[in-house]
Amino acid sequence: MKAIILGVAGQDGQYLAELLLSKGYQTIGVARRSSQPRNYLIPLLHKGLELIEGDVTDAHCMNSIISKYKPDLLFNLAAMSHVHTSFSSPSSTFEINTISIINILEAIRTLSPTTRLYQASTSEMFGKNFTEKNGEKYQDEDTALLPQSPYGISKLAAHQAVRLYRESYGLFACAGILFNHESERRGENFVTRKITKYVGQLAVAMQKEPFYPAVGHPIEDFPKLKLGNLNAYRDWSHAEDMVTAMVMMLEADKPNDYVVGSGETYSVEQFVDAAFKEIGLNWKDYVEIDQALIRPAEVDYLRANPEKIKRELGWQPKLDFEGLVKRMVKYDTERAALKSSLYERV
Ligand code: GDR
Repeated sequence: MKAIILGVAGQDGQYLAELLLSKGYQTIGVARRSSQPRNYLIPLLHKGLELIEGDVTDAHCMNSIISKYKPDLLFNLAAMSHVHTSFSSPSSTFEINTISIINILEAIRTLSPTTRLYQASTSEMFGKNFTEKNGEKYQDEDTALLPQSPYGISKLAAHQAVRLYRESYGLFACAGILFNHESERRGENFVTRKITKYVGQLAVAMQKEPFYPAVGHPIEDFPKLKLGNLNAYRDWSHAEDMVTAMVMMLEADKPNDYVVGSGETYSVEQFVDAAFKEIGLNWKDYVEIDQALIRPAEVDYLRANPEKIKRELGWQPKLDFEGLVKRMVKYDTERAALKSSLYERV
């Protein structure tokens, strides 16, 4: 069985490639050309990943990849995924997130109609909406979609295209409405990783008083962590749990859309607090609010109701919020320590 991952170089692409290879799939990863070497993909190449260059915004490129491989499974994880950036780059966000899925759907429809497609949809499509029932607030597959950013709108258009092609042409096309998912491989400009990277550096800096060379600041003058809105609530999971859900969707008997998340919600402030507590410090002594990081519009409350995927596909997450924070802080502390010792050796 053959699987293609569009956007293999991202956090989810890497975990998904590991999972597919461990399940015995011939796995082809597609990434955009980059002038920087992607050394972090080397372990995946050793495990058997075939890496090729490709761009989802180019219809010719999608046609030639899909007609050449005719994959059993195709995962579209390629995206402009930073919500705040989408406010300053709305047009390119649409090109990357929306035009791309039309290219992919058309290529499958005309060249490889038995290919099963996974589309990375998002809880950002809910925007400010939630369902309120029996005293609980959550989002599920029936909650109305009202996005609050160019990113959310671009993903909603893509989500609707997947539904339309499934219903009109009978394609096996699924969308996973994934809530926030984080990990040690999360990009450093997303809030969780930004926090745990800072906390890791701070932990090492404290052990190396009075000067921490890898950051270049004395501990008493350690720069503050600048954050935006701390009052937003998010449903945070580990990315490994999420890629398991993606594969379950494409290995199912019939195509469907599913909400995927932990079912719990914590504010950004609670994440900051939990991360600083891991190293025994009070976040209030280190965090500063930067107005430039506040978004023109915000999504205030996200909490998944993942009952449908649990019931129909048997999905269960393995790591909870506390475990996620611990794992990320531990990783970033070890990374900062390693960086610091390398620096001291030269
Ligand atoms: P989000 O993730 O927008 O939920 O989208 P992000 O980590 O960027 O923001 C989460 C919340 O934290 C607030 N925030 C900050 N965010 C960032 N990035 N940087 C900061 O300094 C900061 N300070 C506070 C934000 O305002 C927001 O409320 C993620 C992405 O992975 C999407 O691609 C994905 O679709 C959704 O999750 C599900």
